[in-house]
Amino acid sequence: MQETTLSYSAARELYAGLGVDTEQALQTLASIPISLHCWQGDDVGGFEHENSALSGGGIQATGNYPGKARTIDELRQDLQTALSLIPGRHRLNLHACYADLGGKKVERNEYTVEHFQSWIDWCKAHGMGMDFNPSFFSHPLANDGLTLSHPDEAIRQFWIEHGIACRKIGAEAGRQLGTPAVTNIWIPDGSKDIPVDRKGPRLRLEAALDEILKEPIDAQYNLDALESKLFGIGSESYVVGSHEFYLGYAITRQKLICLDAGHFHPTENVSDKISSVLQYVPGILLHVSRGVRWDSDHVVIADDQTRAITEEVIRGGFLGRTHFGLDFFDASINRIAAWIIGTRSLLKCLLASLLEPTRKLRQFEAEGDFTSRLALLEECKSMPLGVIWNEYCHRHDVIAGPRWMDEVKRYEREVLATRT
Ligand code: RNT
Ligand code: ZN
Repeated sequence: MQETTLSYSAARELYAGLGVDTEQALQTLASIPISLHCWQGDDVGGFEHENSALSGGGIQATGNYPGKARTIDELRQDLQTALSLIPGRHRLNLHACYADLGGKKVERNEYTVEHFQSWIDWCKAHGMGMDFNPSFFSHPLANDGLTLSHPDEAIRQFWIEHGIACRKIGAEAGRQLGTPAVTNIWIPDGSKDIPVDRKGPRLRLEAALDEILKEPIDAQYNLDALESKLFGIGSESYVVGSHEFYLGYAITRQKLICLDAGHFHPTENVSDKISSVLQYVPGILLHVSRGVRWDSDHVVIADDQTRAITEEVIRGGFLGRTHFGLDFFDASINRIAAWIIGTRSLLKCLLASLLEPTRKLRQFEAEGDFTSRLALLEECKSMPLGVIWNEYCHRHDVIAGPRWMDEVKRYEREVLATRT
């Protein structure tokens, strides 16, 4: 402990030399919640009925690492374990297919807050806010690969009702927890092969969204977000809710746009979109993810792309309008470790961005001194970020270095191994 304190003060001096206040950075970092997605814990299965599993929707969890959560209680226990190894106060991002139905059969268009009250209570007990998502997949009425844009009016209506129900649930969670829920709409709608009618489904989607979002809800309870996508498995040729579609929709309706890091062409970066879309929409939801060659939803790591995203948010002063959520699902490694790795990596990127000598860099830029700008940007990469990170973990009573993995291994032996 003594040693850490000493090296922290030395590192603090180094940063101060660049005009960076590490105390300020640590304080700001503590104010940024990350929304942990429930679906990493059970491979996007949910608990609506026995043997719920991800089906359709064009997304895919691969791997069969033992110990996946089979019940709501197990998922909560896993989440709690993950949270105990992540510094700071965070949020829960829940999908509607994780409803607590108590063994009853309830249609998704009939979901009410009662089916999520135990989750809200759980969040409250853990001092967490909650975010929410209607589930437009893993359901017989989504088997055509179409939901809100389905040509069949009855099917469309079912999904519209689900969307309406979910906004109400989000708002009630937001009211009870004293922090607005971001309720994010993502639909898988699209087609495998080249469609002839690209217009019809988009017109239907627009009308359906207008129906879902018709009732105004106080922004202190619920914020609506819309998530676009480029392609999915089985929707390679056409996705109804494309980026252009939702960007136009979000701007004209003043809704949040959700930018998922895996939902663009591989050489396109979400980071560059942030300052553009925030000129026109009230806020953004980030689905921080890692696509490897495609929208593969690998566990987030502290890579250049993630770092570029956090830099843009910090540099632009966009923290107040940005909601950080994670979106990955890897079933090939310990699922609890996956949550921890992804969240800690995102937090490290945020910390690195908060420790950037932005004022100095901006000054170089304004003076046209691009040589000094590049030189300093590169020097920043060998600043003692790890020391500041360790200090942050200590202050939040969380294991700092790689030893957190010992705890996960212990949990794996004592708890996960019994799930056969
Ligand atoms: C799918 C979207 C969406 C889902 C979750 C489960 O491509 O990224 O956000 O991953 O809603
Ligand atoms: Zn996503």
